Amino acid sequence: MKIIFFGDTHLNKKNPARIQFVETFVRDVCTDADMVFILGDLFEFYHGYDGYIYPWYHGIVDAFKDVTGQGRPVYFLEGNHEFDMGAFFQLYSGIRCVKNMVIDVEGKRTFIAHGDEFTTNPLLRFLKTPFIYGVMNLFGPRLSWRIAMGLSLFMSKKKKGNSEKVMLIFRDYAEKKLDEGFDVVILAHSHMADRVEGNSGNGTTVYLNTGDFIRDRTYVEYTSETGFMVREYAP
Ligand SMILES: [Mn+2]
Repeated sequence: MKIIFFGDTHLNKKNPARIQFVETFVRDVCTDADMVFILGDLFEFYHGYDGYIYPWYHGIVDAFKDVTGQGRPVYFLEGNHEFDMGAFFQLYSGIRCVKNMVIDVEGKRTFIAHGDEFTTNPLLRFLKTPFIYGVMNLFGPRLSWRIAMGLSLFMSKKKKGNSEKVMLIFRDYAEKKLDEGFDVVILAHSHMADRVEGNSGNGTTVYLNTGDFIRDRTYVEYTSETGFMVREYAP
């Protein structure tokens, strides 16, 4: 069994090479996976519209469509840059969009989420409401895109390098989740790959962060033989 987890690629209209890189990864690494989890912030901005996929995202969405077309489940854990992927996106791509997920991975109770729940600021919380989604629907895809790009200037200003402090905040949050009875916790959002093993009454626990796929090419892979590991994509 092979499961792939990755995220935080922040694909943007302005950077086709980046979109191409992720598309290559999907075709290269995800097409023989039993399951694929996109851990959020795949897109710099996305709000789903009926009958519409942003043209610059067609290549990457079609790559996933080929994976789901083979009967391989792909799940999308919405990040703080995704504002309701919508029914059409799911129907078109075959990807299932969820807030967070609990799955059983060969006996390991696994919690998966983007990981912004405990850090998200009040403004972002306000942006992720049905009211704002209604406004986005009213504006249509192109105007919403332009507004979002204007907003993302300050939404993403915290894109600095690695921070020990942030890494520890994520580890703390993961530990709380593990204490709730999970064996494995997988998060993203920090842009720092991480792997911490621990122990619970039931045996070994592990927390992983998929890290920054663009900067560091990191992702998480599960196989029956190796368990959960952080990998580096080397095309
Ligand atoms: Mn994020």
